[in-house]
Amino acid sequence: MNEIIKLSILEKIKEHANIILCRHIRPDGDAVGSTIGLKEIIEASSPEKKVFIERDDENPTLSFIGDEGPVPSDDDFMDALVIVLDCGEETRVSSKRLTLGSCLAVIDHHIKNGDFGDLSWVEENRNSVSEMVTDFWKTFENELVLTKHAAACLFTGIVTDTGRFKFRGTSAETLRLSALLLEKGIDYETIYNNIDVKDFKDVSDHAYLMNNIKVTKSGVAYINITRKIIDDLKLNSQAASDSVTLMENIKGSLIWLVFIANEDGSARARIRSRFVAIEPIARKYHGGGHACASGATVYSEEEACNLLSDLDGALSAFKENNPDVF
Ligand SMILES: [Mn+2]
Repeated sequence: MNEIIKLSILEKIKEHANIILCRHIRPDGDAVGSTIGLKEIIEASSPEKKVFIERDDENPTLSFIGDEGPVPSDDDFMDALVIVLDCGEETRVSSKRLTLGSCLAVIDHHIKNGDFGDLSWVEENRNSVSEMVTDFWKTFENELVLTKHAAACLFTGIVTDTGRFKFRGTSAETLRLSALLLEKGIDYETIYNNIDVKDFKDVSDHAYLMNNIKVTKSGVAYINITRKIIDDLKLNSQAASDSVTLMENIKGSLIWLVFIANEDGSARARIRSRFVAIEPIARKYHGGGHACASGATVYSEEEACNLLSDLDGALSAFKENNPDVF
């Protein structure tokens, strides 16, 4: 089935002179790596085509990956193939102009949350869309050209979405495809240096946030980043988002999350877990994502408490049924 969809996507790429790639808002390494990677693959394979990356926002910490090129004009959308990568929800796509194109394809690995697109290649068990794009190139390697820089972009997407080959979804196939990327001669030490190094201010902000970790009765660890904390620390949104990783190694805390207050009184929750599936709970709170990594939004303090209590219940049940995990 996936082979047929991949072939259809290749056919659509061949049919269109203009191709516009989109991703999710607040892009991460996979969103940026997969879009730039696919852009370069198409450009290297068919230099006559025009390929754009459509975006409302950028991620400055990923600027080392390289230039994303000009944003397409409305005219560029005329008769264009639009491909959405790494985004399973139409409302989270980095474009309000999706309907301007002539055909919409989706390449994604999030748990399905509503259908959109004329053509959709979704594999929920894939660790990253960058891996899927690597697989796409490998499948059609007689027709598609993978440049060294495209390989570096895709490698960045894979290592960021897998937590350096650590998270669920990292498979033998992931390592085989990553090996093909390494064979292009990419400099992974520089990539790791770029994605792991933080500004001193971010480190010091994280030290403050670590001192504010709370733990629920069953062990759910969380940080509540209020508007006051954001203002006092002048906390940037990337450092706020990244703070969820501060709790990933606490013994017994198999679920952890950060609340990041929005200006309108709501709060974004970034939820992570080990072993325990939290996606259904995230979905209950206006979110979703992956089994062990999801986002949600709470619109009141009461809803935040309910989310915490649901996660606490899930962790408590998991611990009861799996006493040997610790
Ligand atoms: Mn992804």
